Amino acid sequence: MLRNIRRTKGPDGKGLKIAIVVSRFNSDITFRLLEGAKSELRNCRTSEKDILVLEVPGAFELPQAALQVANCKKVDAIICLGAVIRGETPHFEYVSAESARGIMETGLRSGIPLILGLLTVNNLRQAKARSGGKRNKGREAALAAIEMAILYRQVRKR
Ligand code: INI
Repeated sequence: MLRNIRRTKGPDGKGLKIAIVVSRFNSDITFRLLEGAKSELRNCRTSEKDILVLEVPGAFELPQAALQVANCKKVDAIICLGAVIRGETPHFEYVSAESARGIMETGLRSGIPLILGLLTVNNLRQAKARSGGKRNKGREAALAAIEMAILYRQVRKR
């Protein structure tokens, strides 16, 4: 039986290999998420050389690129960063729903934790609020990636 595994202090990302797939669509926002994620990974002692950053055109392509990375089995977690801002068209619903669905599916199928760092917001003001300072969702995504990578390693060791 698995022992109860509890995290008692901040996650230690030393030695973990983390991929970040980031969308260029709404890049003013997504590159802020990227900076937040990289900064948090560094705070958690993940080495710069162990962080792989890949750009894709839009949120729709995030799970597709993430699947390619996952298939290589060389990283401990994959962070997907994007921003879908509601417009006049139903495109918002398709892009955000399919992107999120694809990210979850890739995570479940690949056995590698995939982290959803996808902003789905009504306007630019909300997007800015979630991509700056302490509320930067890229930071949250980085913490989730480290926590899940450690959890997977612990489970596999048993
Ligand atoms: N991609 C985004 O990342 N955010 C959006 O808000 C968005 N909107 O609104 O259309 C968007 N569309 C592009 C899409 O992700 C694909 O790149 C494109 O459809 C090509 O497959």
